[in-house]
Amino acid sequence: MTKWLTQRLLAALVLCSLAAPALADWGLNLPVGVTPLSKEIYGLHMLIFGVCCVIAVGVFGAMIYSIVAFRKSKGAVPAQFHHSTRLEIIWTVIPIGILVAMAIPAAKTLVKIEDTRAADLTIKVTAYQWKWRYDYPDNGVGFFSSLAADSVKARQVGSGADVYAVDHYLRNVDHPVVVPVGKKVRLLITANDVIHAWWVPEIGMKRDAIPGYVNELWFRIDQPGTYRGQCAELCGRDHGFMPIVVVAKPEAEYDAWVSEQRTLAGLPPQQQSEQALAAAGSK
Ligand SMILES: [Cu+2]
Repeated sequence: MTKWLTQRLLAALVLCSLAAPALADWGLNLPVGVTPLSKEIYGLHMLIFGVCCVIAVGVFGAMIYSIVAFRKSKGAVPAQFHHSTRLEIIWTVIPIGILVAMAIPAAKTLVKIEDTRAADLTIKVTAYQWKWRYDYPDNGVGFFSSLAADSVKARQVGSGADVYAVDHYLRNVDHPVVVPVGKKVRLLITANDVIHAWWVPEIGMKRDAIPGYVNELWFRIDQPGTYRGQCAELCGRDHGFMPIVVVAKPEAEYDAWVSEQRTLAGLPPQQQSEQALAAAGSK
């Protein structure tokens, strides 16, 4: 009987360990993300979470121990005192100390998030019901980014489409916003009609897009790839149908993309900036 139970337990353990990668896909936690800031935000979140766990174990441990060890049935007699200055000082000073200790790294990260100075590239983002517009003022490139055609078709009532067969159903667009890898990209975010919000979890950033108001955010993506997000402010009927797709490309590929977009828009090839010419000349 014991041998049978041991075998069962061992089998269960093996099966549980096999399921570990699946558990990782649950996505209960924040994504670590692909920018230095998103990684910092994740680290901060885990640090504060750790502090909360330690406090929870301490407080609930003391509570449970007191309830069990000093229960009435064991003959415990409650102490009769009403005021303890020393105790009040302790339970005020310790939490303040903990809060200040947590505020220091949080404030440091917050300052970095807000520091949009010295950006390599600025993109103006305008939200519409229900699509996004991206303008690159330095390159003369601008385009709308709407829900991909196959998703639009599949979402119609009575389309009979198998939505699981659609490529990134409701999470794909016709024109993704393209950015260079390793560069500080600043977004200037506004809206044309109602309040929307630009949010890409893996970039670790979310900002409201408000008509008549310009919000800023910045990111630097270090690995090429495609990162998806969505409008994060309830903005009307089709709020769920204005996804965001950011494609990060190595600089040469990004430059080629800009040239292609300029050609498509009927613009002449972009003049090299004086800085770029000087850099080329000094080589
Ligand atoms: Cu929206």
